[in-house]
Amino acid sequence: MNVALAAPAAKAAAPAPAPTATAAAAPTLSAEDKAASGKTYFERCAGCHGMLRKGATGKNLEPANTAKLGSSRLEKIMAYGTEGGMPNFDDILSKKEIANMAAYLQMPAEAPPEWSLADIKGSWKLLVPVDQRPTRQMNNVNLKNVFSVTLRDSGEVALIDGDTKEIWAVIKTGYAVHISRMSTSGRYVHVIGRDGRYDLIDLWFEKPTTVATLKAGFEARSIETSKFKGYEDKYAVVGSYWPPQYTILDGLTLEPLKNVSTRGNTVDGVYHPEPRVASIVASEHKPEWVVNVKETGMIKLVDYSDLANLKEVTIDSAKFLHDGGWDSTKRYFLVAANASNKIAVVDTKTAKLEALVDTAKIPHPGRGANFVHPKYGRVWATSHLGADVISIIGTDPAGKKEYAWKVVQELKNHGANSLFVKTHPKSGNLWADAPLNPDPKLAGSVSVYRIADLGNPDAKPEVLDLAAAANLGKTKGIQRVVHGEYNEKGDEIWFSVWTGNKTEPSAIVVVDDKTRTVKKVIKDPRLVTPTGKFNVYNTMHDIY
Ligand code: DHE
Repeated sequence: MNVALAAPAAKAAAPAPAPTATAAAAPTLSAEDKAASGKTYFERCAGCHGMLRKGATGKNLEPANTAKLGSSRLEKIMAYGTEGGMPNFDDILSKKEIANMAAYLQMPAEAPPEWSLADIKGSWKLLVPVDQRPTRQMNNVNLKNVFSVTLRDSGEVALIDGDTKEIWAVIKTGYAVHISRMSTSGRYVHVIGRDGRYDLIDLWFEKPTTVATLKAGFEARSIETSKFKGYEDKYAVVGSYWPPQYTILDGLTLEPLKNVSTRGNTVDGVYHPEPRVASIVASEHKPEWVVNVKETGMIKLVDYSDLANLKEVTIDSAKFLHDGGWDSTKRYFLVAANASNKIAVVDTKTAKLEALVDTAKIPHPGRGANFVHPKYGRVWATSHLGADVISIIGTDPAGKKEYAWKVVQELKNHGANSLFVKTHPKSGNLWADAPLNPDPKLAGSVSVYRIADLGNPDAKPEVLDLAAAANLGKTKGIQRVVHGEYNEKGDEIWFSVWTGNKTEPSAIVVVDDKTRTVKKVIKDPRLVTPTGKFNVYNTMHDIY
């Protein structure tokens, strides 16, 4: 895996503060243990708590706070997790690693180096120029039903043929690819590693082939392509956590074109050195990306029609912005402001904030789920990291004004610590996972509601234990069932059974959406810690 690339040599974030009583008492670590803890912090903690440990989805972990908690309390939190959404790590980290991490967190945070447009250009490799690529599809695979599956801990993606359920190829990528997005044509898969390595994979070769690669930063989570008519496959954009910036690239070669820093003031007017780029989506109605800046709570509408005179509309919303998706009309974008327990809604037609919707604790929608509710009409749903509910929000201000931008119903999920909900226009089901729940039974199960029953306030979900169905035997890591993704036809939903540990077996369970029975368990030694799965057709068309 590319962790060496990912965990850059750190430098002190700021001049060392004058010693205080707390700093003087701070624990120390050997250089070796400190480096190992730094690597683990990057791999497991930085996403929620920030490289500078200023906090976002997770708490602020600067020494002023951690020293107050002390080693013993910190170790317990890390080992067992909390009801507030922090997962347990006792199944992945050893006692010594947890104790070292408790010490590390009481030491001052260190900032990684910067990474400019020139650095990104320096890292860019065009492996196969456009004129040397196939001019027609050279394989017989039904590309629309291919799934790009993250193999988190091996630093790879598996491209699985959704028709045959066979692994078509396993491709080396950055570490822990966070998401895959498709070019508008469906020919190219764009993947972004947690370590900022970006790969462009061409599906027209006989076997999927990486045609370009670069390093966008040291930590990244989001990418998107240009979807407006006339710009299909023309541009791509990558959002980085560190340095906090987004970078616009040529869509066919990944040549870096423009880099924009997102540092600045938060919606509270406070300067923040690390406003990370969270989710990005592409509009079909305008040449525009919606770029969500986590720490500032600002949503940027970035017009890519004239890169030399780049126009950005900056919309104040709430902190800390994370993941989100379109409503079914693709006019409104709904994004979790997870530390504010709100969903921010942007009207991309008027380029204004439409609403801030109060929800239960820490909404985490993935891209959410759109469907027509028997009582409330067009709605969008999210589950929560911090509550065992699924919130349903009305999204039809023209037809059902009284329900628009309100939580119209809260459904019970089988557990809190959920990450993703999913449905499909051809399905009558709404699914939710709870993978980060410390209880293995809940982490290994999913809830499924019949949408037609939701008008009945007593509607109950069916809870399916998919970890048991995968039949992996006993594993040290909890078997976490994560991220439902439909096939192209919308009659199967695929879930990963993720043990979080690359030496232990994992699987993908394919469930028949109508009968809710397991159709196939995909097991293969190459299927190392699968997490996100992105069906080409559904991802191209933002179907969720
Ligand atoms: Fe994710 C989406 C960030 C932890 C799997 N995750 C996203 C997005 C962001 C994000 C910003 C939206 C991207 C977009 O749409 O453009 N995720 C983060 C974190 O900062 C966090 C909380 C901690 C971290 O260290 O990364 C985090 N995420 C996880 C996981 O632990 C998961 C389960 C496995 C992993 O890769 O580490 C995970 N995140 C995913 C997946 C999506 C995602 C599968 C895409 C969902 C979708 O359907 O679009």
